[in-house]
Amino acid sequence: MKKIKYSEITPEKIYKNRRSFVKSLGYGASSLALATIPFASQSQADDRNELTSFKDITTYNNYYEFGTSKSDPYVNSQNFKTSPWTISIEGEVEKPIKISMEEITETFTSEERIYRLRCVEGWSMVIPWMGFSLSKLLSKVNPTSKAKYIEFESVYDPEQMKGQRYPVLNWPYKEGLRIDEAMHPLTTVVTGLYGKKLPNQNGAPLRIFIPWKYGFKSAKAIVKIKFVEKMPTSSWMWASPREYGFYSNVNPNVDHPRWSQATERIIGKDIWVPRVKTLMFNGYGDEVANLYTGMDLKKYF
Ligand SMILES: Nc1nc2c(c(=O)[nH]1)N[C@H]1C(S)=C(S)[C@@H](COP(=O)(O)O)O[C@H]1N2
Ligand SMILES: [Mo]
Repeated sequence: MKKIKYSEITPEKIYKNRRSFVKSLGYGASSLALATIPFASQSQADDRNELTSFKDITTYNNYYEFGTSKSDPYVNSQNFKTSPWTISIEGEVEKPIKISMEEITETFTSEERIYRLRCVEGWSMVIPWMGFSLSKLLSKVNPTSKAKYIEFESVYDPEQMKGQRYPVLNWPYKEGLRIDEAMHPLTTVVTGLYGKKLPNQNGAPLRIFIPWKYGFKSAKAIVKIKFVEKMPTSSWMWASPREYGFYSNVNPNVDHPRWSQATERIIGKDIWVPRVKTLMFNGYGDEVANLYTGMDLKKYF
């Protein structure tokens, strides 16, 4: 078969041409049942699994460093300088390292990973990311016995990021994961999307993506990865601990204090297309539920 370039065809065509698609979304066995389930659910499942267009993925963004409205990141990040770029891996490790973006791209092969992004605001997209498991990058260091969590830090550069001139969040943007969450194969270092290098507004040169958690856990433009003993306080926990917990697993049964999390709007669909049901762990429960065995997910939201 002729190799097709992403730029030549629409996402919808890619979707129809690729049989591996549903599988890579993490629906494995359940997708086999698609053909036999009633029409209503069939169409919901189809809506939920369709790739979001390149245009929507790159013009409808949350990236407060470049402004708080959805089009701001696209408009304001085009001249952001992403090279040279170095990431420091430090904290509770035997020997901290600094690794350049060049070394990262030479050492680790990025593969296509199609995952759904569910924003805590109640919308979702399906994005063909390019990336590799964070565990591979983390294996460059040996954590000490004290290490329990990992803190991710985005770049601080108010000269280039005008959003950082205002105290919208406590800059730099920080996020955190438990080490076992960070080591999970679905936790991805993202270097691109739609087969291209990562656009600035999506977190270039490198961001993380955690498919089963709300989008805000997936910090962009990362410069520091720190192994720590205590649970880190993320920027969103700092801003509003009542609304944003450390775990922030996608959970339709735990509402945000100001709105329901039961359903989501699919970006790119016409306004009359109904919202779809939000899935526990964003649909990745088969893979990740065991990380939370015995935990009260209402308490640890
Ligand atoms: N540094 C940084 N990372 C961030 C954000 C941000 O404002 N700053 N927004 C988060 C939120 S709320 C979401 S939903 C996703 C959006 O990613 P996307 O714009 O690539 O779709 O990025 C997350 N990562
Ligand atoms: Mo978000």
